[in-house]
Amino acid sequence: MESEKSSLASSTPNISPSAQGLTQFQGFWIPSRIAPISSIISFQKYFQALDEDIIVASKPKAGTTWLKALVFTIVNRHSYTLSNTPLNFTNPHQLISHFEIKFYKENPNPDLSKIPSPRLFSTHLPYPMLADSIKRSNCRIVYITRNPFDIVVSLWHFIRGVHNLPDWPLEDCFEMFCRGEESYGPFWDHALGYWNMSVEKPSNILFMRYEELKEDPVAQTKRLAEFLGFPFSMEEEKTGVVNQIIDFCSFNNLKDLEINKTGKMPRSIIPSNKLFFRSGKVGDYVNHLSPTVVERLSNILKEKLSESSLTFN
Ligand code: PAP
Repeated sequence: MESEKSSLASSTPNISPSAQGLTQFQGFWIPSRIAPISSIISFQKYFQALDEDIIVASKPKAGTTWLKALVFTIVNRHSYTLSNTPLNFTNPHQLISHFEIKFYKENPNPDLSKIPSPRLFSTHLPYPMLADSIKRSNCRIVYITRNPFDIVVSLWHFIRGVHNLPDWPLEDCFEMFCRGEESYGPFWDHALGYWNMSVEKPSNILFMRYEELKEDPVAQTKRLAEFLGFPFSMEEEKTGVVNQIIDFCSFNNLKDLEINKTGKMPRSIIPSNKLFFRSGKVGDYVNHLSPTVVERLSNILKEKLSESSLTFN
């Protein structure tokens, strides 16, 4: 098996950040064809946060789609049953849209005041790039992260699918990730910004991990609901509501919905919603990355996070 895994020779040529459509802005690499710098500037200038707002934040491929499904279902569980929730016919990304990829891309100063409370938003932007009004408000941010090895592999599959690059070597993707030159990278600075704020303001920022959500979905879903201000009642716990929500938002259920098998989001460069659902496993990277390569990225992370209590296994 080892020989089938990438040895990731460092001599492999890389696609430059600009050829990938990445622009360095405020210390991070932004996929500016998808999230134009002008929309980020508008968001930073005009967005007015409300204390009731809920923001799903993540780096791509960390579990965003899953977290959006959970947040939407938890918050709206008294309005929709699982059989009539819009998630049955809408991809989670359309129900909780990104500031920089949707709202401020379509309109530099959109009127968001008519959205019913609590307004649900999302972003891939790092914490320092959020609008000041968010930082000053009492709104809630849920951040999800994931072990970077699974993120690299997931990202590689995704980019090959989106840009129709079946021959793009994993080596390129890995090297660019190690340099911090991937979408919304560097990974370590992205995670660190939210980690530090979650320690400083735990009632405003919840730091979640994909692996913990997989390992103990009941405890993590309850933790999420409580943080969001929509805790489960004793009655709900007794009648199995938590497990029903977990099952509904599971990889196997969401991926088999027609909208996620054959649907496509309007005006999106993502050719099919099915690209958001690949294997949904923890540790799939072992099938793609050799131990030597894993160790190399581990060492980079150890160094980058050496002054922090944040760790990744
Ligand atoms: P995005 O940032 O482009 O929205 P994101 O949703 O963060 O992507 O990550 C996609 C990953 O989450 C995929 O991982 P994989 O490539 O390792 O398989 C995808 O399969 C996984 N995923 C999507 N939905 C779920 C879910 N309901 N449960 C668990 N994993 C999921």
